[in-house]
Amino acid sequence: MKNSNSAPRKTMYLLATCAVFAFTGAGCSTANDTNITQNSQSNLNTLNAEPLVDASPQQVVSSTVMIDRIVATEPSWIVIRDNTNNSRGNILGYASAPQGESTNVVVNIAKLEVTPSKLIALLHEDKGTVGVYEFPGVDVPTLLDEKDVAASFDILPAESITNNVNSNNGNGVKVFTVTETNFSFSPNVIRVKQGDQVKITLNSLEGFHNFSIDSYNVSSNNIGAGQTVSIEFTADKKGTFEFYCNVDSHKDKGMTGSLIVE
Ligand SMILES: [Cu+2]
Repeated sequence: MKNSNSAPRKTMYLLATCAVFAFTGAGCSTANDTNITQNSQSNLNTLNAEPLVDASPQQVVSSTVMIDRIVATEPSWIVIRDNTNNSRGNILGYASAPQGESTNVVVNIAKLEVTPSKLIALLHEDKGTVGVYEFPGVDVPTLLDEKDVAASFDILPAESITNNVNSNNGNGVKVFTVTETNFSFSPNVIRVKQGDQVKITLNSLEGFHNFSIDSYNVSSNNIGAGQTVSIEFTADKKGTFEFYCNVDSHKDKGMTGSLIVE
């Protein structure tokens, strides 16, 4: 604990230190006291969790990128920068990363003449006014063991992307398998091209679910745990369309995803 005063940006360490002091009644003299009390109510165990960012190689779709997973131990930002040749370049976009775990976070990025071959997603603290991006300024990069919490990822040329197509049945049908649990879809983003015939096989691992896309008039039968059902449709409209489970209030519980038709 001897380093706690010399590394004020080492958020995890500071949180853990303060929390331990709070429990032992020793107090903690940083300005974070109030936040720490609130944080203890979070479903994220700040004493054990470490901040992290995960991102996969991908295509830029409609000037967005998707970050697979973010764990933030305090209100944070995910900041996207050019990382061509592994050297940090312009900031291209950012999005809020609330305290806790977020998955499949879509970040709008600047429209560019030439898309960089590599980007980096960096976690930044959301200090100052929460919800206001203040960088340069107080919203500095989050550090863990004095290193950035970041993921560098390749940007794939349009032709090389296969998305999460599991197979192509030879008749030009794009086939996806989507598993359903309480209360999420995996994957929860499906990318196809306009005109594709799309076949989605749903597989419920737990609970009673279906799969609906209102804009495409698609709605599968409801299935229970261990059952599968397939739906097929032609992706004839471009855009991003929500899919969801229309059983009970599963949609409100977060059982949604995106069909992206390019
Ligand atoms: Cu459901």
